[in-house]
Amino acid sequence: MDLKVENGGAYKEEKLRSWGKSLPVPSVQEIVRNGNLQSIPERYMHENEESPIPVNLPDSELEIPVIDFSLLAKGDKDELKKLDFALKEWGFFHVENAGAYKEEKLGFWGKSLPVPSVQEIVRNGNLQSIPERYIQENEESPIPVNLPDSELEIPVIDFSLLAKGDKDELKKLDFALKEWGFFHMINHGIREEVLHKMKEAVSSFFELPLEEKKKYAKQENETQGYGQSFVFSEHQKLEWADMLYLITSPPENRNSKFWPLSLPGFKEAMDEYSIEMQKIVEELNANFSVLMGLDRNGLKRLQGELNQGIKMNYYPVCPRPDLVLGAKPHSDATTFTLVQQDDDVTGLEIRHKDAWIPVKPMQNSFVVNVGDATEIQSNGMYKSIEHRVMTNKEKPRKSIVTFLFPDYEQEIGPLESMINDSHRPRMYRNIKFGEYIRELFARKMEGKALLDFVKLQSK
Ligand SMILES: O=C(O)CCC(=O)C(=O)O
Repeated sequence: MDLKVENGGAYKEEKLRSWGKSLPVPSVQEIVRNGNLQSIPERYMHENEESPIPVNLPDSELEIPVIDFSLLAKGDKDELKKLDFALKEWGFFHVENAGAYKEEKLGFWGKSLPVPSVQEIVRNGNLQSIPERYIQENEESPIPVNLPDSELEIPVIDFSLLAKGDKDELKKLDFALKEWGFFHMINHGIREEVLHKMKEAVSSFFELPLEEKKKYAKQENETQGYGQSFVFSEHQKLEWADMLYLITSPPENRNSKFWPLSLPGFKEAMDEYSIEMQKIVEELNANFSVLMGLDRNGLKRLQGELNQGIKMNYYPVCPRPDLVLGAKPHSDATTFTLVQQDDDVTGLEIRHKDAWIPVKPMQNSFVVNVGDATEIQSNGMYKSIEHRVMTNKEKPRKSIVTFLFPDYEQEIGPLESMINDSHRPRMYRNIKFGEYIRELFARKMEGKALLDFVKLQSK
C-alpha cells in the first residue's frame, strides 16, 4: 500500500511552539528607518543595566584570549592548555592563523617569522626584566638526581682507533649509540688551526653591527640565514639565542646570499672546516654502516653522500638563566650531528634516564649525536636523544653545529638488516627525507614528537 505523508514539518513546528510563546513585535529596523528618532521608545529602555566598562581590572582581563589555530592543529600542548584556560575562564576566544595553517602546510618549508636579535636586546638593554616572549614555562630542573657518577658523563670515543678498525672501540661506539645517543669524539685528526680559524670566523660574524648581520637575514620561508628557526606565531616562546645557518655541501646547494662574503677570512674558514668535517663524516658513516649489519660502504651505496649544513649559535648572557632556554628540548632530524662547543662554557644538556645531564666541554673534541634518520634506519636501536641549551649570567656561549643528513629525494626507513619479525619488528614507515624535513619545519620544536609522525602503531 502506498502512503503519502504531508505536513510532517508543520506538525513538528506546532510541537515546538508548545515550548513557549513569543508575541509579535514591531521591526526595530523599521522604527529606525521611518522615525525621526528623537528619543528611544519606552519599551526599549532597559533598567539598571551594568556599566559596560569594567573597572579595577588588569589589562589581561580586558581582552578575550587569542588561540593560534595553526599551533592547535599541529598538536601543540601549550596552545591546548591555553584553549583549556580560555574555555574555563572566559567561554570566549579569538581564533587566529586558521588560514595560515593551510598555507604553511602547502609552502615547502613552512614559515619562520622574523624575530629580534637577542644579542642586540642584551647589548642595548639595561635589562631589568626578561621580556615575556622569552620566559619558558614549566621547565624541568637542570640538576639530575639519584644517578651514579658513571651516568653523569657521556662516553668518549677515540676516532683514531675507529679509523684503524679497532674492534673494541667499535663496541664502545655501539654502546654509546644505544645507551646514550651522544658521545665525545677525541683524536679526530682535524688540525687545531682549522678549528681555531672557524671559531674566529664565527666570533667575527656575531661581532658585526646588527645592520650588517641583517643583510644575511633568513626570510620567512627559508631555512638558511641569520635569525631564529621554528617561529610560527607571534605568541610563541622564543629562544635566548641568535644563529646563522648555512648549507655547505654539496656546494651546488649553497646559497651565497646568506654568506657574509665581505667578512675577511669567513669563507676560507668555512670551506676548510667543511672539507675536514666531511672526512670525519665518511669514517663515522662507514662505522655506522658496519654496526647496522652492512659493509663499510653500505649506507653510502644506499643513500649517497650525506648533505652538510653548518649552524652557528650565539647564546648571549642572561640575567635570569632560570627563566629562559638557549635551545628548547628537541632531537635533530639528521643522520648525525657534530658540535664544537666553547671550551669553557657549559650549556648543552641531554636527556638521559629521565634527568638532564650537562655535557661539559672537552678541549679539541666534538660532541656527536645520533639524529632521527639514524634512529629510523636502525629501527629504533640507536637513539636520537632530546637535548636543550641553558644560558648563564657570566659569559656568552657559542657553538658550531654541523648537521649531516640524506638528500631530500632519498627515501629513508629501517634497514632490512635491522628488522627481525620475531624480536625486532619494523618500527617506522619509510618516508622521503624531504617530506620528513617539511614536517619538521611545519612544527614548533617539541622534544621528539616528530618521530611519532613515522612511527608505526605497535600491534
Ligand atoms: O649549542 C649547542 O651545544 C647545541 C645546539 C643545538 O642543539 C642546535 O643548534 O640544534
